Amino acid sequence: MSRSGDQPVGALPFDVEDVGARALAAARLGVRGANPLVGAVIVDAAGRRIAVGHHRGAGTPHAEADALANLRADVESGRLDITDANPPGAWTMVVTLEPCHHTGRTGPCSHAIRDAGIGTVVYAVADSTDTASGGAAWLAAQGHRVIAGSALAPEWSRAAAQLNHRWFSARAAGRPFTTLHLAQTLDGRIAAADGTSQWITSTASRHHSHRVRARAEAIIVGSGTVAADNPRLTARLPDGSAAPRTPLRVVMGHRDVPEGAALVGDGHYRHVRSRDPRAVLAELASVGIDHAMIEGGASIATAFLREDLVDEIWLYQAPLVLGSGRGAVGDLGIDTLSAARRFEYDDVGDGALARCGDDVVLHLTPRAA
Ligand code: AOF
Ligand code: ZN
Repeated sequence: MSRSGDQPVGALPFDVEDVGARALAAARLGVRGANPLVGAVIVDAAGRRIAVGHHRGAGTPHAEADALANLRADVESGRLDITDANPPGAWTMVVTLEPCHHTGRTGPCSHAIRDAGIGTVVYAVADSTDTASGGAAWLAAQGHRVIAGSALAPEWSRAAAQLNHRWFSARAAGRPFTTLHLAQTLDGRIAAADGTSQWITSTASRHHSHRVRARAEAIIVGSGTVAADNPRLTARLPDGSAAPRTPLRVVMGHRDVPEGAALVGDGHYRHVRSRDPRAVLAELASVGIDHAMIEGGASIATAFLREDLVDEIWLYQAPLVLGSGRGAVGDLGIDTLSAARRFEYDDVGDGALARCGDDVVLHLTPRAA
């Protein structure tokens, strides 16, 4: 049985909103994708913050493990002096998500906390996934003091839920997290009237988008775009070499993929003969994909936006005007301003707004309802 949330909290030697805010700031250093953004702070018996950690994305250590590794490194190097009067049992880990209790790409944080002997855990929001949840109850059963942040520090808890709100809803729906890539002119065009589009954005923007692409497990592109542009859809590094991992290339739509199309090359592609974005995401989830990037063209971007299936946007805005040509996004069935789909600037990881060569790059997430 979980004893979380109903424990005496008077003895905590620090302000939870304050330390919680530090953990959230650490979480924002991560990158969005298959995993949530998570940050952790370890506080000692005197209320001193002795370690901070964050999660850098799927496949890398979780925030709790990162904080523990940073703590160990500081103790070993002599940067941090831990006396016998300051035992781990008197420490608290403040973490923005309930510690996981599963072995996924990494080991269970619940065990890491138990092994480190940290007495108290305060977490902002529960992990709602079937696979990873249960860390709070398990740690409480092991004799740790476990406190849910919702009662103790409601603002912190709400902010932590908000930070990952689209990740939570994607997980609840059983679909991959999605990233929409848009590269457009000032007037929102992705190709001129004659179809030419290479290149609207700068080399620097294209390098940036390759980095974003390399984080995804799949890249979705329309069958019309494959026929028109013959994209490779590999993730390349600035020197032109291939990134360590190339995402699965997914062609969506009814048109056949031409023989000899560039993305067919290494066989690491899949053709989903559907124009329904939910069906495409369901198929990707069924083969274990947790993070998909939506690359284009306009009809694909439109289909995902219309169904509210875009969890973040990377938008590359180049300083040129076409006045005609193909628009980045088509009709979403919105006919009045109050019905607009609204986004907000997302300051995690690479930041919300930056110059990239001659372009600006914006990072956005849907505004929570
Ligand atoms: C935590 N701390 O920092 C994160 C958690 O495949 P894995 O091993 O990366 O596990 C991914 C799942 O773990 C993810 O779906 C979510 O439920 C949880 N994420 N949990 O304790 C973290 N990122
Ligand atoms: Zn974990």
